[in-house]
Amino acid sequence: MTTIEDHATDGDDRDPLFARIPRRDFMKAGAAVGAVGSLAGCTGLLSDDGQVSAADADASVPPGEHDDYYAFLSGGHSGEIRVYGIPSMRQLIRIPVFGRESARGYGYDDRSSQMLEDAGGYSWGDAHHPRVSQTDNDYDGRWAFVNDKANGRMARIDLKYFETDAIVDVPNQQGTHGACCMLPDTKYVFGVGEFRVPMPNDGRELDDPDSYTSTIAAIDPESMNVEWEVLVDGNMDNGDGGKEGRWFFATGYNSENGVTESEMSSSETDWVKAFDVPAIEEAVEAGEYEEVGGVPLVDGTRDSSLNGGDRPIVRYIDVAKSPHGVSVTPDGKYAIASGKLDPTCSVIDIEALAETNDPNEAIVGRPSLGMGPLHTAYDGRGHAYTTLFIDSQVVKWDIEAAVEAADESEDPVVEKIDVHYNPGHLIAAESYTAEPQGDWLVALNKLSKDRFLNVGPMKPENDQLIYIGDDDAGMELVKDTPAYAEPHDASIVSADKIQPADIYDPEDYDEEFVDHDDSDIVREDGRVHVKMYSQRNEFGFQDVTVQEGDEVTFTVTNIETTPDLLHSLAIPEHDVNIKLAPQETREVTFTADEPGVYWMYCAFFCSALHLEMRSRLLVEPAE
Ligand code: RUQ
Ligand code: CUA
Repeated sequence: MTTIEDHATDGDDRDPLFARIPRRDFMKAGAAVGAVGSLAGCTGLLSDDGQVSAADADASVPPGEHDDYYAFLSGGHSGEIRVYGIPSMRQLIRIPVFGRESARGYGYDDRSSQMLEDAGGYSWGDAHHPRVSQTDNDYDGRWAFVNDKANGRMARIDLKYFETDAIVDVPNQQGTHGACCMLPDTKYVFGVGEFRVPMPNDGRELDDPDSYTSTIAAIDPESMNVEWEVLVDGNMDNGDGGKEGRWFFATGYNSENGVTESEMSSSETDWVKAFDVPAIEEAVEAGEYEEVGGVPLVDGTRDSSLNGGDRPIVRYIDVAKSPHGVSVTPDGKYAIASGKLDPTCSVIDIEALAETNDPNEAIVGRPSLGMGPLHTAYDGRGHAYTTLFIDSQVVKWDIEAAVEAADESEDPVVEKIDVHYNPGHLIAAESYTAEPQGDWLVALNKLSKDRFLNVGPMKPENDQLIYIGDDDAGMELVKDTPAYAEPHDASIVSADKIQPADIYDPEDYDEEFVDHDDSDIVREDGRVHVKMYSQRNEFGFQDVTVQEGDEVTFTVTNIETTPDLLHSLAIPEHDVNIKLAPQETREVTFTADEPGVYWMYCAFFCSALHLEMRSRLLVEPAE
């Protein structure tokens, strides 16, 4: 059995088994083996020759140790983001985005409920593509963005607090699907409109599908203002930005402008659209747009005059029917679009695109990969990894070999690994940056079938961890992780690139910080404003008395400075539930419409006297 002593050494006499583990502290790896080794008899991590696989050992992340990466995974129609540690695959936290969530009080306090209200007031969203902001093609740890395919919105998550701080309802878009940052410096966040609708969609025209359109929206990441949109022919689907600040790519299906499935799949080809962003900005600058829904809408359809000259704003590249994912290689050379209904991927040479008048000439490779290619990730060593939805596999292939072969040859395929089952997206560590880490890959599988205990008809999805750090040994499946419906895309970011706060900084919010001296109850014309602090084990007032029918606002600050010491304000039968992290202030407004005694309590178990941390709300009957 491998023991900690065998490996917890330093210097050149590294066990070759561990020399291949990238960017993980060697002592940590040794310790991991110690922990795993002692358990290996019952966990089955030992291989036949009694060795612990490097990937298994490294992926274990023993109790008390931290992961190397944060992964931000979308939660699909749960409307949230989940944060995993990689490689442990432990779920660290959930970030509600498009729906209320009671553990965080998200959508219960005035600020967050107003934000959801201002963004359309919907109770859910369909979050697909979490992308983390970058500076100079590397993660800067400021924000994550995610789309809402259900209601045409884009949300921003502040990574200082790991919470949603802005949502924009994108005008003229129904079904914002693709989402991604304009690189290298996140100048815009792009929302890719999927569902074609009449423009404007106000009922004056319903049944003329030829006139329906969809747009891409360029959103300013600071203000979350939609700066401009471009309308195009056909649907759009996924998107990704080039690394050089010029091109943005979107796949699309339904170039037929159809409504039914058979109409949408009648032609042989569809497009990848390449948006020339500086050319679009020039058109906006020159006033060559129509204002629709309060946004400059630039005409990027094929017949548009803006596409007539020698610098078209949108290039339509023919690819096999219904492409799905598109992602730009880390070196910025190629945009790779997955065939979905076609077994190939199309490799688009980005530099060639700028040089040719026939955008189809920019397609320099079309490797045949397998059935149902959906999305592609990168290891930074020249390999692409593509999910094969129908084959239930991840295929690793060589990008330059595909370009050399040019045609639909299978030569570029290096290796395939089975996943369980029907993978949608996959993501490799820092795959969306210029320098992927090349060690871990997660396949986000749509079905888990029999991989977990049966929990009834709705099975979990399966996020599978695959070690890709050893080209000689090949891909290694390391972990199955059940996931609640339904992860689509993800971003994996080195842990040291994100610096979340431990406690709130009152400068970061508008609510008034309420300390002991600020406690106050102000009454005015049927309105009552209660300002109170909270700390172990009390609220600022033992009793608060109001009149039946009063509109009551509580402004509550958790004045603790100890990290991890949360309080909350919960008021039974009033649907009041606000979370208060250390130094955080939140407000909540409600109507006291039933006379009686209500125990205001703290729902976080904050101390041995947590249960005693409660005060009375006394609602007097109206005269
Ligand atoms: S796209 S797998 Cu939004 Cu493929 Cu989900
Ligand atoms: Cu504060 Cu429990």
